[in-house]
Amino acid sequence: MNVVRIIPCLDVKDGRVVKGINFVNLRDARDPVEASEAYCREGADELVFLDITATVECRGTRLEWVKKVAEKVTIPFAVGGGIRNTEDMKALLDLGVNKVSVNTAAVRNPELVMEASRKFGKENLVVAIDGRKNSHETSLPRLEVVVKSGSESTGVDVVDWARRVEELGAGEILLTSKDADGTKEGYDLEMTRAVAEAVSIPIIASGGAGKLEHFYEAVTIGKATAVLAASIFHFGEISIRGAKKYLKEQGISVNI
Ligand code: 0VR
Repeated sequence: MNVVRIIPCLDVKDGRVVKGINFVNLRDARDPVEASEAYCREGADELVFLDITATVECRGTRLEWVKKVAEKVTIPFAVGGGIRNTEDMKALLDLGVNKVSVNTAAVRNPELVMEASRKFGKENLVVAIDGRKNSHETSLPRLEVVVKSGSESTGVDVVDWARRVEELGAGEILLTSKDADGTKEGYDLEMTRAVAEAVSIPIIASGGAGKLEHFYEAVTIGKATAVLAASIFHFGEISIRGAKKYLKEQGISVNI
């Protein structure tokens, strides 16, 4: 089994790391630069920085926040939120960002994935997919892609979209469950496994981590190759080292 990556996520709004539940009721958590430095010291394998209001506010990623963090991080650093085109991506990569993560803009214009993959290399391109579960009674897909910070229904099936972005050149998929986000009740294992079994590119499970077992489930049942968390790391309930130690004790390969 490949080494499983542990990835803290900084959801940033108005220059602060915030955290909510199901993408709403956002509360202040910590300073982005202080948090980034702390996660690097604690042994995080990668860092994700999400400018979560950029798309809703119809603007590009707030570069000054990214620049401050980019100057401090010593591990691979992915940035998403508000990326609309390859010019936005180049601006971030020029700041020293390692990977760009595109979500809404890719759903609106799937060719952007192919263009970005060809221009920057698939290893620098993450496609973020936010998914939600619909009841069987609706005509919507059971696992549906949502966009614009989870505020807009697309009617697109999550697994179909994951297959499509792989074909278009995505290097990996950041798969977030809007339903699980911030609940600490565990990852959406059904959705994560369905996507992981449909594509051959790495899947980062995201949304719902609340205890050590959730990381193990995401990798074994969900077949994720990396686990992302925000709530439990930001408020100090679980440490990066604690998560790695636990996974290693369960026989999962981690970078300790
Ligand atoms: P936890 O469940 O707290 O570990 O959160 C992991 C993940 O869901 C969040 O880091 C983040 O991806 C949630 N995303 C978005 C958002 C949060 C608020 C508003 C918008 C979005 O569009 O992804």
